[in-house]
Amino acid sequence: MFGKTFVSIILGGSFLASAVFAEEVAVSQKGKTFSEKKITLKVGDSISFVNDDDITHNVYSRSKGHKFDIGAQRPGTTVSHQFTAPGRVKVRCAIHPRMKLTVNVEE
Ligand SMILES: [Cu+2]
Repeated sequence: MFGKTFVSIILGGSFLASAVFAEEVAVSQKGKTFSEKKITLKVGDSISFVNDDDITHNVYSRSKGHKFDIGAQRPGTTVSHQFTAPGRVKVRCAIHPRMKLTVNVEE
């Protein structure tokens, strides 16, 4: 009984959040690859980078106007990054150069 009530509160809450706030898209890192190669977002949207590997990753971008570095990300953790300006963002992993994700941020 308690379990069902708890789940419905969570579902109701996330529905409300998605109607009010920008979107948050989950991207998994597994087998030293991103679960997506290309993603299109709107300004203000976020990606939550999930480390589904048993090794450390380090997501970053050096694209002009979009530089960020989430630092060493341990296995099983999730780190969110918001995209606040339009443009094309090349996302990489500092530890595994073959990991590539392109984010197109639209206005
Ligand atoms: Cu990596």
